Amino acid sequence: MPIEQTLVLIKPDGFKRGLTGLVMDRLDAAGLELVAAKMVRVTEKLAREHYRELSDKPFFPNLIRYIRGEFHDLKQNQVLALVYQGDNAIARTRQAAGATNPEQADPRSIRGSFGRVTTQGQFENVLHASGNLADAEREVQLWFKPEEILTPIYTAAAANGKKK
Ligand code: DAT
Ligand code: MG
Repeated sequence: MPIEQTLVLIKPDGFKRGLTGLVMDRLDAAGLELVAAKMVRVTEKLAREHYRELSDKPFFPNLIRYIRGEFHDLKQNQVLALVYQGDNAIARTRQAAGATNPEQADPRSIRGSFGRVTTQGQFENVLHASGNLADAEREVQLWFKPEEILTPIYTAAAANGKKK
């Protein structure tokens, strides 16, 4: 298996509910290695770029508000951004995270244990985890400069439309 890196974000609900350490514990237990970490103020521009493939979805406007902490009273629009590394790291992180809809996620997964769907239909699913290699390459480079990662493996050429 090739060494991969994957982007994890502790989303505003995870941050506000005090689940940051728990998520990191679960990913540690899954054998993933932390290679970058920082608090980030999520601008409208960064949020839209991160979720650009979902821009035509009906839930997109609320997704942008959610990731910017507007439903959780986060005055700094902050998330914790992490990069994890390992063999097959992308799929292993997704496995630990669980399915997108917390109601359908394995109850032992992070989202199955701690996520919820609000009565307004908003998925509050605790963390972001890159979905595939193309997303991981793009997202790691969108959120981190190479020098912020202990051992960067993705090259700028693969950023594919990166706008900073
Ligand atoms: P994932 O975060 O599991 O990669 P995704 O990339 O399809 O899922 O969607 C990104 C986020 O958008 C997801 O974490 C929560 C939100 N979302 C996805 N589908 C949704 C839906 N049907 N209703 C409300 N929010 C949704
Ligand atoms: Mg996704």
